[in-house]
This record gives sequence, structure tokens and C-alpha cells, in this order.
Amino acid sequence: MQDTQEASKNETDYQPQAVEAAAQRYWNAQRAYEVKEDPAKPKFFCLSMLPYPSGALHMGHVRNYTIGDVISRYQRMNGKNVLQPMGWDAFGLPAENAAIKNKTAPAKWTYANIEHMRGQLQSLGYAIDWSREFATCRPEYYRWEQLMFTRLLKKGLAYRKNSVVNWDPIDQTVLANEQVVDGRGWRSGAVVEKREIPQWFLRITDYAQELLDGLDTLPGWPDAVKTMQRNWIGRSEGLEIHFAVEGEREPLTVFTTRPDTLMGVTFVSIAGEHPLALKAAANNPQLAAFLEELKHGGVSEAELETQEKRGMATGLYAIHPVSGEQVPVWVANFVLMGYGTGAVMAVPGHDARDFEFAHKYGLPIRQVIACGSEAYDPAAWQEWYGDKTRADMRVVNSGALDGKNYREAFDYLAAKLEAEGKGLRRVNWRLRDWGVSRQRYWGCPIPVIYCPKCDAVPVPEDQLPVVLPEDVAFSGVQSPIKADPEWRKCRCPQCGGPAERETDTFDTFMESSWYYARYTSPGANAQVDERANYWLPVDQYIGGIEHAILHLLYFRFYHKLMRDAGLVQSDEPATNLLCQGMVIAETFYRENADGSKDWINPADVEIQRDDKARVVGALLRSDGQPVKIGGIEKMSKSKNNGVDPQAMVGKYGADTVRLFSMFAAPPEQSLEWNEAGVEGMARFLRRFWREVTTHASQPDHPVVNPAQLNGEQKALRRQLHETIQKVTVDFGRRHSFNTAIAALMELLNAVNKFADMSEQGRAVRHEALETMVLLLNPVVPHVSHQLWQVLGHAEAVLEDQPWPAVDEAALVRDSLTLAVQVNGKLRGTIEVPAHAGKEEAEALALAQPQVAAFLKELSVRKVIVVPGKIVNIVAG
Ligand code: ANZ
Ligand code: ZN
Repeated sequence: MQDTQEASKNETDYQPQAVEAAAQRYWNAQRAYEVKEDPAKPKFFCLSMLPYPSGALHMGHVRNYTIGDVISRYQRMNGKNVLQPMGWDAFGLPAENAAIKNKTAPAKWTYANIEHMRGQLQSLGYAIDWSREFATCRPEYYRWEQLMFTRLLKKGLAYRKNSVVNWDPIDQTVLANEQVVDGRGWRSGAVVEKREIPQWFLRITDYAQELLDGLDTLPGWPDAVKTMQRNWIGRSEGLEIHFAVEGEREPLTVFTTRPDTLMGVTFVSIAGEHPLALKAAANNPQLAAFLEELKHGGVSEAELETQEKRGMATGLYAIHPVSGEQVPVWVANFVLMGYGTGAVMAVPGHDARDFEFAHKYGLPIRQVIACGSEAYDPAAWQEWYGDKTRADMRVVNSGALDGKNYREAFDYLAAKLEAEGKGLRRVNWRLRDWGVSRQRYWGCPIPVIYCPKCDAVPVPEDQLPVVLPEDVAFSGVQSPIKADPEWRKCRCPQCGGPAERETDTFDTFMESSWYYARYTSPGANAQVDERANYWLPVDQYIGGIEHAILHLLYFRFYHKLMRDAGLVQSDEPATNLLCQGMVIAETFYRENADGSKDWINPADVEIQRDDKARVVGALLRSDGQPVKIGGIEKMSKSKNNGVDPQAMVGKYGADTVRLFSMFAAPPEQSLEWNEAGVEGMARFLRRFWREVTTHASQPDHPVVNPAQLNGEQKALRRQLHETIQKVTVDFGRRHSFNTAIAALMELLNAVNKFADMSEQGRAVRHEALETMVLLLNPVVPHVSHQLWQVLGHAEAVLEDQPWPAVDEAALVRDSLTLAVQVNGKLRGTIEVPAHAGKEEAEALALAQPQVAAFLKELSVRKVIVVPGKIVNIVAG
């Protein structure tokens, strides 16, 4: 309400639409943000994760790209040659699903979305070099990905093996995980089956150690991301130990990280798919039935830890490699075939899973680890039973190992078993090779030809790219290239005989693993050219934390692949990483008779507040009736609480939207979208506008002469230069944009209160406002662009103006305010000359009227002066 009155009072005020259109027109005409390599300047590559062209920009995009834009503009004002590019992660399932639904082609849908979203991005005024834009679904882009793949294939870094997929028996097609809903096909509703089919893999495990070590060279990455990557890579050091099996020639090899517990082994557990289990099942129908059951009850890795432990004895016995004792071999549902050796030496005394298993099946439990004087009770599991890190942990009941700690026992047994040929030191990784095959149409075709004689042959380089036809019609869900024998048909490049093309396409993480490098080399007749070494590594990468593991790991891996192919020189793709938080908003709903909820968009709701601005209710605008408030959640389609950025830009202007998204929260934290806050930002920009235009309408004034300033003038100037100092650190180093903006708001308040109309007063005000225009430019570049001219400058690209410098002399204070405490309680303050000594401060403190009054009845015992801060008087 207040707003409209304010606006109408100031007819000449800020008109965001006109200001923004004019600034954007100028930047485009100047090609202000197109950049070239310039060896004379330090470069700064500022990269935001590229968007998926889903149809419309959402607030998460706006937040991400605004952070990137603020950093880009700031760095350029600090003399850097800044590259800020943009592109489209254009392949992927949503396009295919939309096409199947609407009977159009995914390409058409995708290109239309890109057109629309480009316009939206441009309306936000980002300083992007649009000349480098590309969509990853274009053959000019993906041909280089295909070329790299064929080279990796020749190097042995790409290979084919069988792997499990979701099979829809009605639609006769493979489904992506997202297309399986509650175990059923998303369209057919059929129960999804597991099928093994051959698929392509990249040997990321060859780079596991380097990917792990590289994290230590990235101080500019958040610790949380590095920890997630370390856990995902999952290096574990242990021993492989061979157990002889009675009646078998081959020993059974287990992998253990706890050889110190070897003497506590009371059985051995193997996976259902372990060869020894299959062999034992051959003449044991009960076991065979159990193995069959395990196969179908497939659980995800996450569920493994919590699922009920189940097993069955194989009837086989292993020989303990040290004691020679017989121990039974069991099949256990929590042992994975794909990790270690698929066999585990079970130590129920010290492994929680084995403990539970032993209890269930009545297998012996033996204590071999002790911690201090803690009592061991096999009836109930205690945390310390499995803790190898405690300083007081020792091996017990284990003969020669007794009294050793974890490390000593590990090394002792490693040496002993290696010498006896019964074991080997070994490192295992949790990381698996990257499966890159997808049975989808809308992706980059995998450049391989299958020949009945020559098997899988890479497509020769001069026949690349293998182009995905874009003008296709879907019949059902089957990939149109799989359904088209003409497309599949080709000649074998090796023997010339009839052959067929691969119809699978790459995982879309392939495109997003190297796009950053392509931005450096537009038009290059190679994946990248020498320009990549000018721009790389990325100086600042910005994106969502949801990409902390997969994308960021593949991106680091692909960079190393390009390095090893001689394409780039650096070891890591990005020096600094910022993961922005989510955008969240209030949710609203009405309940239906059957208990289901209809979610209502915040834009259609009017919030009711009490006189303390507390939310007391909400009404649907269209019918004026109440709706329920459902709590603050991540903006999403399912809760219908997304706020459309375009609507906000239309209503308030891009600068207000940008300012709010930078001010409302620190970048790593959740940002709650609320329109009252947005209105606050609009108000600030109007005040700023009014302050500058009013000042500009006043008569000319001389420049600031520091020697002539009075106390108030000096104080405003000091606040200005303190603000420059703060904003510089907050934008440049801390990325604490919200606190920088808060300091600028305080400065505007100070300017507003400063009523001095003398010549030097106007000069100081001018310095403050002009500096604010520059300091705010990274956040609200359109407003700054216009106000710069209002202040008498020619129209300019403000990023070419130098970033304001701190005048150290302006920071010096003539006097300081000290607090005076008596016996720890604040009793008054004093003004002391900045250079005053302790004696002077002490004398002024004792003479301060309130303090003196308080001390009347007391005698002073001691006075402690903390220079610049406080005077502490001890009296009694
Ligand atoms: C004996 C033992 C005693 C173990 C003890 C642990 C605690 P990480 O750290 O993840 O590498 N293990 C080995 N292979 C397995 C497989 N295929 N499926 C399920 N579990 C497997 O884990 C290594 C430990 O997990 C190994 O050390 C093994 O159990 C188990 F007090 O061996 B341990
Ligand atoms: Zn052939």
C-alpha cells in the first residue's frame, strides 16, 4: 500500500523497464561482454552450471546466474579479462517424454525452449559473452565427444560389459530409473524386470587415486563437497586373505580392512552370485532356491545396511589360515559380488552385520579386541566392539597378536601372510566405472559399429559425427533410431561387410563433463584448441550442491582425460567452487473431501498479517476464501510454490529481482522468496535513484578537499571508505554479498541524513553517491548504468571503470569512543583523541561525570586501559 503512494508522489522516479531496456541496448551495441584472449591481462573464467532447457527459467537459475554475474562484473572492474559464457545442456529425457506425450520431435521442443529461455536470461541483464553460446545437442558440439570416445576405446579406457537395466515387458523397452514409478513402467504400468545387456563403460577407476589426491589441491572447494567425493571414491586399504576350502583346489579369497580381527573369524560369508555358492547349489536344491530368491529381491546399495540379514549354509568348510580350524561357509544377502572379492571373513565379535547374522543363525561369537577395562558381552552390540581407532584398543585372545594395536596387528599379519603366500596387501575402491550407455533416443549417438566378423568397431574419425536424426516421429516409447533399420544399417569400417550401428546414446553427464572447455574455443576444429590454456582452469564455478558428487566427479575425470590426450595443461578443471543454496517459499493448499491436497501458487494468494507483521492467514485472491499454509519448502512443481522469475522481472524489474536474490541470504544458504522482501528492495532502489537525481539537480561544486572538511563531513567520508573496504572484501574474497549490500544500505541512510548543502558538503555527497553507483554496479547494473550518466558521465560500460579504491587517510579517526566500565559494568563512554596515551584515557575516564558520580563513595584500586576499546576501573 505504502509503495504506490510513494511512487505516485515521485513521478520522475525510477522506471525499471525503460532503464533496463536502454542499458541492455547499449551493452549489445557495444558487444560489451564479448571477450578475447589477452595475454597482457590476468584472466578470470567465471562459470555457472549450464541450464537444462526445460521450458522456463526458475528461481534457482536466477540465483545461480546472478551470483555468477556479480562475481564476473566485480572481477572485471578489478582489471581482469572476464569470460562468462552460457550454453544449454540440451539432451535428456524430459524432451523425449514431452515428445512422446505431445507427438512432436524432442529437437523441436528443445530448440523452442532454448529460444524462450535465452530471452528470459537476457532480460536479467547478465554480462554473458553470447557469441560463445551453444547447445550440446548440436553435432558441431557432440562430434568432439564422439571423437574422444573412439580414442578412449582405442586406449582401453572405454570398454563394454554386461550390466543390469530396467526392462518394461509391455512397451518392450529399457526404462531410465526416473521412468520407473513404484517398480512399474511410467506409461505401461507393467512390473519392471531386471535385464542384463551389454553397455559401454569409461574406466574412471583408473583415475581413482588421482581423483582422490586432487581434492587436496583444491582449497577453494567447499569441504562438504570434497568429503562427499572422498566417500564416493571410497578408498579402503586392507588385505586379501586366502582361505583353503575343504575338497576344493582353489582357495576362497576374502577382502578385509580388519586383519587385526583374524583370530575372531568363526565363519566365512559369500555373495549369492559367488562361483563357490553356485557350485555348492548345483547339488543342493534348497540352496539353489535361496540363491534364486536373492537374485529377485535385489536391493539398492543404500538398503543393504538396513535390510534384514538372511543367509544359508553352503555345507562347505574353509580352513582358517592361521589356526587351521574349520569354519563353515555361508551365503549372506549383505555380501556384494561387485565389491572386493565377494567374500568376507566373518568376525561376529567386532562387525555389527556379522554380529546380527551370528545371533540369527546361532554361530559362535568370539572377542578378540578389548578397549581399556570395558566389559564384553556377546548378548548386545556396543559401539566400541567395532572401533579400531580408540587409543586403548588392543588385540586379545589371539596368540602372537595379543597386545598389538590395529596398525601393529595389520602390519604384522600383512608381512606374515604375504611371506606364507596366504595373503596380499590391497586397496579397494567404492568407485565403479562409469556406465555411459543409455537406451534413449535424445542423446549423443555412441560412435560404434557392430560387425558380425569384427565385433565392436569404433567409427573412423573421418566418418564423425554420427548424426542423430532430429526430424523423427515417435511411435510409442521406442527410440526412433532403434526402430529404424535404415539408420542402423551401415558398412563395417574394418572388413567392409554389412554391419549395424550402435543405437544407444551417451549418458547426458558426458556433455556436461566438458562443456566448460568448449566455451574457450568457439569454432575450433578440435575438441578445444590452444585458447583453452589461456582460459582454463575455471577460476570460479557456481552451481547447485545436488551436483556435488556425480557431475563434479565426471567433470574432474574428463578434464584429466583431456589432459592425457594433450588437449589441456592443467590437472583440475576449476579452482574455486561455490554451491548455492536452494530457493524456498511458503506453500498453500486446500484439502479435498477425500483428503488429497490442491496446492495453490503463492502468486494467487494474499497473505494476512497482524499489526506486528506476523502471518495470521492467507486468502485465495480469486474467491477471497481462506487457504491453508503448508510450510516453507524448496520451490517445486509438486507443491506448486514456484515463483515465476519472468513475472517478478515484469513487475519489479530485473535489478530488484537480482538485488533481492543477493541480499536475502548468504549464497550457500537457503533463500526464502517472499514478496515483502522484494518490495523492500524496490524501495531501496527508488530511494537511491531519488538521492542521486536530487543531488544531480543541484548546482556544481568543487572536488573534495580533505583538509577543509569539518567533523560531520569527515565522518560521512570515513563511512564511505569503510564501506568500500567492506564491499571489496565481501564481494571479492568472502562472497558475502548480503552483508556488502547491507553496508551499502546503511551508507545510503547516512547520505540521506547528511543535510549539509555547503560546497564541501555537496562534494562529499557526490563522492559517496558516485562510489555507490560503482559498488552497486555488479548487483544492479542497469540502475548503475543510468545513474552514472545522471551524475554527469558519458554513457559507458561500467565494468571498464576501476573499482573504487580505499583512501586510507579517510579511514583515520581524529577521536575514538571508549567504553568505561566500573567493576565490569558499563557506566559511560568518553571521546579521546585518536593518538591519546593510556594516562590521558585514564584521566578522561575518571573525570567522566557519570563515572565520577559513581566512584564518589568508592576508592579506585586499579585502572586497565585497552587502547581503542575500553577503560576498566576496579574500585571498592
Ligand atoms: C573382517 C572384518 C572385521 C571387517 C571387522 C570389518 C569389521 P570397506 O571399508 O567398505 O572397504 N566386506 C568386504 N567385502 C565385502 C563385500 N563384497 N560385501 C560386503 N562386505 C564386504 O569395508 C571392508 C569390510 O567390509 C571388510 O572388512 C569386510 O568385513 C567387509 F570387525 O573383514 B571386514
Ligand atoms: Zn567387419
